[in-house]
Amino acid sequence: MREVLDRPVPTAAADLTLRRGAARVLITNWTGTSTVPSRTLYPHQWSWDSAFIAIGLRHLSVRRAQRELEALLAGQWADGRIPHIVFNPDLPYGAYFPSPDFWQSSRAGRNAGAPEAAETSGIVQPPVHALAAWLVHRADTAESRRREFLTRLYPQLAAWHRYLMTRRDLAGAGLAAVVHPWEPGMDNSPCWDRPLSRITPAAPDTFHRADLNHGHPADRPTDLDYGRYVHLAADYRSAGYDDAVPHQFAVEDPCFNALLIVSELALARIADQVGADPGLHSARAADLTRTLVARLWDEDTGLFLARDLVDDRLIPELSVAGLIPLLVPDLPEPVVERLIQTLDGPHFHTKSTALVPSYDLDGHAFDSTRYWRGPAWFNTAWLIERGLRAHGRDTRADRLRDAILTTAGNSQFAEYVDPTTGAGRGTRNFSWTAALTLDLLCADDKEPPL
Ligand code: 9WN
Repeated sequence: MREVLDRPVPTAAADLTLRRGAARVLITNWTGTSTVPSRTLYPHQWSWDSAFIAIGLRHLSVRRAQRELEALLAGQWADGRIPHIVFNPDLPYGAYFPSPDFWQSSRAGRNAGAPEAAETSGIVQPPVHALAAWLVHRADTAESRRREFLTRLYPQLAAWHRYLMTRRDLAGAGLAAVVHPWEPGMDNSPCWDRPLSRITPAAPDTFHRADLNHGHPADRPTDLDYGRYVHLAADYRSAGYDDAVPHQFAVEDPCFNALLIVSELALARIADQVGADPGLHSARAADLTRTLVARLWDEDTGLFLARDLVDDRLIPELSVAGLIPLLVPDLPEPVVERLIQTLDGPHFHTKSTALVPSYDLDGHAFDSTRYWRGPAWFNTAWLIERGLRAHGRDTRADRLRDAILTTAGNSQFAEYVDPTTGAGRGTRNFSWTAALTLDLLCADDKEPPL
């Protein structure tokens, strides 16, 4: 415990209470090797959760933040993919669905290079890891060098990005594609309704949802959505998790690719530290930025949209994912300006909470409580806050920061909240909510985002 408490603390009393609450969540959710997103609903290690968690943990214990990322990377496949879940072998299969016996990674994923020693899922999540590794390094560069943290992680992170830029460039156009709605991390976003409508759902009696043991059905995806998730994952498994086979669901997502750009820039910084070539990564970030704007920017709506690769059309649904490219430092200024107008316009502006809904407040599918169909999430708010600062909009960023901190504290670090009332939804004591709260409390606002 001592390592957790030996970092400096901010002084204001309210901040101190919030910081203590957030630290308590992260300490409780630490398993000894990594952090679970939630002790009840998500009892294993998740990929992008661990990256966000490491960003917060670095303010409590740099060593623990390093171990968080190292534990995740122990589940990396030889083809470079970082799986979206690394399973805890000590838990029974019933603790979460889909469990290791569904994914069968060490057997079905053998040809794709799944590890023998760990059971994992076979799909991925957004690439926040290089950004997290860089921020963890920067929190204590001496400790990082002593443990050769970046030297050990660089080849793994480079292989991860290579996987996304080659095997996942399904359109051959220079962006990474996702092949399952769990991959962009926003599982039941209305953006996926059209691509998912082509998928025949698995029969309800062929699987058992564990999430409803802990989550309220009104907060979670429907059974119909789950049936489709199961069908798609089972097909991918049957193909040996081979990306070269045709995919029924294939989408280029703006949040996923924006995070890849920022992580490429972080990887350039990391390469520079370990004596590798930073130019490769900065050139890739520049190419990705141009391609992101060319393929996913929609001038009419003032937002980035997802592209459905099955019919090669943009999906006309307004999601918070389309605001996340604000993080990209070299985004053309007119695009930045337009994105901020959209953020503050009728589709995303909530007077009551100042948080950012996951989906268009005026959209036909808006639902203020159901998961990614309206609720405001803390990771997306943190990313937008960082993006506003990256483009010098500090006053606007301060407003969002205050809203995040107030709501995180009032909601017991909820997984997500109703964006119109701020009422907590989903599970509580959720790790990334606590971690990103800590980051906002402890990181220097003036520190460059990268
Ligand atoms: C499926 C763990 C994960 C997050 C995702 C969030 C949710 C899982 C689920 O929980 O997804 O991966 O069972 O619903 O959508 O973003 O990483 O917190």
